[in-house]
Amino acid sequence: MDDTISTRTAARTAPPRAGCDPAILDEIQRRVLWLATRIVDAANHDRDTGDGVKVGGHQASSASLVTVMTALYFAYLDAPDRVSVKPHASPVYHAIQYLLGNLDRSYLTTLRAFGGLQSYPSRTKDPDGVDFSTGSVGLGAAAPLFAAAARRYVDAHFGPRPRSRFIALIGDAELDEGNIWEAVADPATDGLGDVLWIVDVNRQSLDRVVPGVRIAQWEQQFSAAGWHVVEAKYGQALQKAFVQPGGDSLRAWIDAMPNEQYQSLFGLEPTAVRERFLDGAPPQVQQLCAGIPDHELAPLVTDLAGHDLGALLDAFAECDAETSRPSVLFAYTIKGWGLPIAGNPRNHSALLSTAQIDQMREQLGLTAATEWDRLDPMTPAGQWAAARREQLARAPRSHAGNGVVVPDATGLRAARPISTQEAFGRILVDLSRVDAVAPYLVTTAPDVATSTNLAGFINRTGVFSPVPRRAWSSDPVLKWAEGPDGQHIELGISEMNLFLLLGQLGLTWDLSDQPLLPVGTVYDPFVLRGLDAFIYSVYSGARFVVAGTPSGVTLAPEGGAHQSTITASVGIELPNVTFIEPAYAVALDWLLCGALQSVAAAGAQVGRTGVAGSPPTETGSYYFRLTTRGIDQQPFQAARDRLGDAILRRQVLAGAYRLVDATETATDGAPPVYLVGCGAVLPEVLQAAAELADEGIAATVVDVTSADRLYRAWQRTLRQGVRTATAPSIPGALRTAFPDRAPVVTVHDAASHTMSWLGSALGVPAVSLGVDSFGQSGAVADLYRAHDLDAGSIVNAALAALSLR
Ligand SMILES: Cc1ncc(C[n+]2csc(CCOP(=O)(O)OP(=O)(O)O)c2C)c(N)n1
Ligand SMILES: [Mg+2]
Repeated sequence: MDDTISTRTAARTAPPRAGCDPAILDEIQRRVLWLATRIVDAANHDRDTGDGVKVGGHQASSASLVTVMTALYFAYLDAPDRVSVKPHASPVYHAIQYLLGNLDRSYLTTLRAFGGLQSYPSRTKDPDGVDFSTGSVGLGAAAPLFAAAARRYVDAHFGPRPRSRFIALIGDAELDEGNIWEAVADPATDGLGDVLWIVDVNRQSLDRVVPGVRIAQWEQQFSAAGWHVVEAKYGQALQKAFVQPGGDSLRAWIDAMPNEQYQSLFGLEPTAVRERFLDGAPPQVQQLCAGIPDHELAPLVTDLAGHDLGALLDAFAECDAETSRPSVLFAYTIKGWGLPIAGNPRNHSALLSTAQIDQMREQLGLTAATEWDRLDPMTPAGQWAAARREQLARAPRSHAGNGVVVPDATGLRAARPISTQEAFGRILVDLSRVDAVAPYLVTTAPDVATSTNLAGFINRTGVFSPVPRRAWSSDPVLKWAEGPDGQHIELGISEMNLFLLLGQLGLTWDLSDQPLLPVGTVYDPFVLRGLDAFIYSVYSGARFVVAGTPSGVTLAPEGGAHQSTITASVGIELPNVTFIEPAYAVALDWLLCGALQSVAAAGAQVGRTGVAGSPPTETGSYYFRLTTRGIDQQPFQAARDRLGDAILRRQVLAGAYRLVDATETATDGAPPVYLVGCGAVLPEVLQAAAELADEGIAATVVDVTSADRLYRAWQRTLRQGVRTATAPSIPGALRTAFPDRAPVVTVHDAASHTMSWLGSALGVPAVSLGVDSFGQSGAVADLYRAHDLDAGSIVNAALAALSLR
């Protein structure tokens, strides 16, 4: 086993939890291993799915963490602690929750079944209190680190919560994921002493035995980032052998053994183990081993601390004693521990045969009638499990969020041309003056706070730092004051970290009993850089607002890869996210306040936001796509004058309104057409409408504020029709914006397909203009011309749409 710098095995610093007998823990872990293995077995062998598709599950990967998780749940954790379990150990988690009495027995045969236990731990779908979803390796590992950062923020602003330890159980190959190192390296995660990462060092990934000298390098990387590094490498039997004469050589021999050779010991007959283990060994090792019989040698040389409950508890205690920086514990384990597939390099997806399961059941003294039983409550193990259930029971949430009251609008005035990005910054500043909102606002950005217009907010609220820092700059424009009161969390340039932090700030109502109003900003093209973390966070049920700005080819001089095109599609298509792209400042004011009202509802129970009007029904996050192009606000003011604020606001929130209603001015018989714009292109759309009016065409301009809400409304009625086998109706929001049957032209500084479905929804010809190739540097007019977003192209598109009638 190579991969070691110092083999500092944790010193015994504290006894296991009082009253906890190692023999009881061992009995419990045997039952956990059985249940986890059988849960996967039942999913594959007891259930007829009828589709011929392999069910799957991970018995070996689960077995690898059985001892670690038994030690955690039955001897270490306290009720407020939060744990992220590596995806493939979900059966172990459920087995433990079952033994603790937190999961109904009926679930044990439902792994990977519809409505049953999810393949990987899911906060939103599993029934037994999962703290962190996992599945996309690396993200679930980093989540508790950001949850701890969010807790530090909450404690600093709202008073300390009962201490939680934030623990991640991580596969060793997960450390290959770059997001792990982005998270570790960011100063925003410095000094989080309540964090413990436990790396399940089984030296195997999915395909293979992990090659090369990795752990030494990883340990150095953690150390360099200021982490406390601990190893739980060798079990007590090997440690005893190391102090025998020749023991040093034995240790050096195992330390230096390549992973491939070490892994090949598993599954061999005892005599073959000796041969393989001693292949090339120095005389001292040969000598020491000569005195050990075959049947003792194999278990001895594979005695790893990750399966030694005492060694693990010692290591946990050592990590616990370190409160000023995060700890990482490298726990050496065996993939498939205790199973016939132990250590087999191809065991990642391997399943035990029915005969092997039968044998395992029998060895544990179980029968077909008793195999799913909990620990007998009359036995010490059963009593210990019941006691642990009490110890781990969580206090109910206090509903600390009931005081968050977001107004319907800040009353932003925009007389001159203004961009949505600038309006966004001003709205946040205005909200920071509202007492029932200000304390809960927290912003974050990956080194783009000032260039996304957060400077005004930062000037008022300061930058968060757990300890006050002296400000050296006396910049008159930006006051970068850092301290525990600050409400902006600045990150290094990592969009992954942005979305992971936003995700955890957006879950503080659950994980830290304190709702927040998290607002992140990011350059829109780089939303895609953090996309997997974005998906992870919203899948986990987080509630936040993110602004992608600037966006599109409207960011003209920046060119090429800085010009986002497919982000609008991402926003529309991502579940649990509402995508919003307004053109005008007052519309943004209404939409942003509405979004924050919905986010606030997470903490105060859905619907109880304390605002007048209908309670928000959306339960996810909000993605605003904004630009730096200042546009004339007069057309919006004209729509306000025409419709009145109450009606216009309702339409803006629903997703679309008529900015210019040609039916009011056009001459009788003028052919009607809808010009549908979204975002920064509205001036060109308005100009095209005016040119068409001159040609005798009645061009009504519809400003789409949320293509997402429109699309969802359409899909809702369609699906309703499909499910009830009735003719679907056109949803209200579409009917209001498009009262007549007329061809449409859609115009968006984004991929043309974002609104191309409108023709189908309305049953009319549609021509969609958008950006379907990479951009380049230029002026806005150049770029709009290059992508057919200029007024002339829109006029031509309208004529084309009319010809298709
Ligand atoms: C982002 C991502 N890429 C790939 C996978 C597929 N995958 C699942 S497990 C795995 C190997 C994991 O190895 P390790 O983390 O060492 O876990 P263990 O050995 O404990 O099973 C891979 C590649 C995934 N789940 N997520
Ligand atoms: Mg592994």
